[in-house]
Amino acid sequence: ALSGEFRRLDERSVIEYVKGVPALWSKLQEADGDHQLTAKEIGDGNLNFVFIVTNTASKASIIIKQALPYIRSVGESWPLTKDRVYFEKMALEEQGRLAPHHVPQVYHFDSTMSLIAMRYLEPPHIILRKGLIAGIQYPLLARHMAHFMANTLFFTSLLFRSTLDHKREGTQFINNFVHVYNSFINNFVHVFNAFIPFPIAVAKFCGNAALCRHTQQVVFSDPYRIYNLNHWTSPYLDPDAEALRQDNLLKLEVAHLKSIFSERAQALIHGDLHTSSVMVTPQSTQVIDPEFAFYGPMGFDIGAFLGNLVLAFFAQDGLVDQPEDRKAYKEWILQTIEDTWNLFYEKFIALWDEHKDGAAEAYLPEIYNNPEVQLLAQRRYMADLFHDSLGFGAAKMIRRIVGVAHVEDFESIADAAKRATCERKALNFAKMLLKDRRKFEGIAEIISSIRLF
Ligand code: ADP
Ligand code: SR1
Ligand code: MG
Ligand code: MG
Repeated sequence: ALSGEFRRLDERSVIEYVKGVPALWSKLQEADGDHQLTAKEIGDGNLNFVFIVTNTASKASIIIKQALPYIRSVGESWPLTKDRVYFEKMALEEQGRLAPHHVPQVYHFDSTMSLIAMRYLEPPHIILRKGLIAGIQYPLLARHMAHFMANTLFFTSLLFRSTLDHKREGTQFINNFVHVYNSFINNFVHVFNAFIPFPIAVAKFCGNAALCRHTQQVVFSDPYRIYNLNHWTSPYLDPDAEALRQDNLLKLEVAHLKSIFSERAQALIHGDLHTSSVMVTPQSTQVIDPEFAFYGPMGFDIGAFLGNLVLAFFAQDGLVDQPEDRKAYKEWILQTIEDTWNLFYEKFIALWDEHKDGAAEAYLPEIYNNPEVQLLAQRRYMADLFHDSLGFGAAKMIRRIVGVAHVEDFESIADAAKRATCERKALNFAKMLLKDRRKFEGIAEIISSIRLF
């Protein structure tokens, strides 16, 4: 690699960079190609710069993602540590291990340059949010996202791990590790002592504090106070934004969610699982951009994903001239919300059942020792998770309507009055959900409620 100090890459220097890193260069070479590389900056997210580097001969491409020490969409006036890319790399690797079909492979990490290289998710992969705006159905989306969330959340929680594995990092001394060697010459069993690595645990992600603090501010604080970077579809939503700042009950619920977000290390969460962090084709679902990853509440991921689907639902009427045009599509979104939660529930419980007699220390088998108590424990856990997800989902919806960062679903509605009508419905639903979430017992009730707004 080209060593030295951090420098910002552009479409020219990123090519030189790639040529200097054998692991990347080899990904792009072909045996007798002319190795002509091109690069294009394609970042359309809020935070970072993303380059696609392509060998024009072989057409092979890779992605280079670089973090600068500030927020791209705001500029240098809002600094943010570029170390975030280190946590993105670790999360991609851990989530890739737990859900390999749904996470792009990491090829290279450079801490000095604050960059990662990863698999290029080739066309027809597009950002899910853009697919939702275009009215495209993804029949496998719910199943894939349920699988991703169940695996990444369950296996990094105390429902699977011992407390020590969950909290610390390092190596663990294992004796009497049995190794079965199989060759043409001989079969034998070898017993030996070994050091094996602990899984990536809470301690390792504590360093992502600046990104957690950022979320605390933009999701749980800014929408409820006067802040110069907040904006909304004015003047239409002026009274709605003011009403948020006067709603005492809402503020109490938000404070509770902020406390769970900040204090509960339940599992390794993605931390920014909205519909622009998912790339899709009808067959493939890939989760990208986990730079906000840390050990936090599972419901924050589930809520982010479901809440952004609800935003997409409420945007549909504004995206077409005749709302009838998206009637079937809106039904598909609602079905996807319902299926995602139900399939997640099913998969999560199946993992719990399968591993209940393992190393997990949350529900010890000698205490939760009969089917009745096991069932009660699972039901309680899932009910809490459901209500957390609803609360976080609602908070994530609100911040996208009155906070600093909005969503293309609404922003692409050119007519401001029409946009405000869609946003108000989403806002009113989210406010109700945040305050009344504990009254809902199942996802079907949520779907019925969305239809009323
Ligand atoms: P940010 O952190 O700034 O939001 P993202 O990781 O979301 O950055 O990437 C920004 C954009 O770059 C994505 O919306 C997508 O269009 C593109 N992109 C990112 N990673 C990949 C990838 N592995 N393959 C193809 N495109 C990608
Ligand atoms: C200025 S806030 C930018 C937002 O974009 C990221 O995707 C996160 O959601 C962050 O809050
Ligand atoms: Mg992004
Ligand atoms: Mg990001």
